Amino acid sequence: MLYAIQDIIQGVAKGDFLAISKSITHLENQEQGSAEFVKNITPNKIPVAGITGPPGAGKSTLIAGLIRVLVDQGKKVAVLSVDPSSILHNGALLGDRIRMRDWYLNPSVYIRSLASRGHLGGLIKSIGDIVKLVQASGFDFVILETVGVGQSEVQVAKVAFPTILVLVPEAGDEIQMMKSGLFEVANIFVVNKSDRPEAQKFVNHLRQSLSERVGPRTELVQTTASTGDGVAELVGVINSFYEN
Ligand SMILES: Nc1nc2c(ncn2[C@@H]2O[C@H](COP(=O)(O)OP(=O)(O)OP(=O)(O)O)[C@@H](O)[C@H]2O)c(=O)[nH]1
Ligand SMILES: [Mg+2]
Repeated sequence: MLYAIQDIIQGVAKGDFLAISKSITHLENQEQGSAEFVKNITPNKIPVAGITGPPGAGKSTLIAGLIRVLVDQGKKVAVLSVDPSSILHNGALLGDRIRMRDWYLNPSVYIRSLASRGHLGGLIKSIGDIVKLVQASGFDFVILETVGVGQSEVQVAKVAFPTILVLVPEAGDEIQMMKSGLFEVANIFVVNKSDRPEAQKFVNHLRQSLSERVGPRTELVQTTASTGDGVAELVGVINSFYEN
């Protein structure tokens, strides 16, 4: 058993996707020896961008766009998707699979879904360790996606930096966000679907709310994920959180 773990650690360090998958499963299941396993990991200081937001905001489209920009820059990217429903074959995820299809066989892109299995806090417990492992696996950039808006998203946000809240210009949405804990912890506010006519009004309103927010630095970026507009700018803003 120990020998196998040693093998896996070596594979992980070399960026071997199979070894990475095996070790993530090990951590996800909180198997015996997990704690010891994590101790041997030295994470690299790379961006771990958390992406969250309401259903249909365009998170998956945006992530596909981010992957495109990063791969074009020669970066190796890991995408971890936290699915609170734990139903891995539902329509939404299948849709994501199709959207992400271009990237599944790309050697620069590693994509992994993590189901929460309905154990309250079960996944959340190991997500920090899983991210730490991925940070040590030869990637340049990690994207951590959570589906929906709720308490688990706020907890996942603590593992990621910067945390990106994807919003759409729809009446009422912003007020809803302000009530959620995410509004307080997000670092980057993305207004996606900026091709919509009501986008500018929404942006102005959000900018006003952010100027009144007390707390750490926030940025606002407008995107149209479906065309790729603003996505390269978003990468730049994410990276800027790691410059100093
Ligand atoms: N007009 C417009 N449509 C967009 C834009 N970005 C995404 N969409 C569309 O919005 C819909 C939802 O996009 P997804 O990327 O699946 O959104 P999501 O946030 O991943 O949704 P869930 O996974 O269900 O939470 C799709 O039909 C997209 O094509 C955009 O910038 N403008
Ligand atoms: Mg999605």
